Amino acid sequence: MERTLVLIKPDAVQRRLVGRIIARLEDKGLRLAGLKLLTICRDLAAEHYAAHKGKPFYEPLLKFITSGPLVALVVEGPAAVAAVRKLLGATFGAEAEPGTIRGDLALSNRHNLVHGSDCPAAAEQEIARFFTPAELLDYKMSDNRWVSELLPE
Ligand code: 3AN
Repeated sequence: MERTLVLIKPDAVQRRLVGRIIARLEDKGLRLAGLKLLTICRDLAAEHYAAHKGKPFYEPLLKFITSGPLVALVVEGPAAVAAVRKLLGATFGAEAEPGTIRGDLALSNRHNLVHGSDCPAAAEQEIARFFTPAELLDYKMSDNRWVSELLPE
């Protein structure tokens, strides 16, 4: 089963949107495998956003993402990486489709509430960056048969 990393960023924590965002992930049928509230340090942020180093928004992005607590979670399900990216919506809040988390709750480019891994290989790396194996729990959901034919009954 596929896992992906979701970050509920400091803007979402400040706006008290954490519960609503987690509810959207649960509503979709994804299983929570790991969950923590933490303030990340600059080194971790720089590693996470290494692809954007040198871009004009890089420094403000690091400042924002380290500015206060965020919620890191690992969710699991069939094709979880793509399913989560669709749920989050386009990167910039004003461009994201209504019905998506960003489309419904964000207008900003930088303060776009959530992060989701963009491919399975990135998901694996990002999960290892935020969670130890012992922090990821394996357990069965009782509604598997109704959520997806790909899940064990
Ligand atoms: P996504 O989070 O949808 O994968 P990326 O990887 O292109 O998008 O961007 C990472 C983060 O960098 C975004 N979530 C956003 O917070 C910030 N960001 C990207 N582009 C801009 C921009 N032009 N101005 C400000 N912040 C940006």
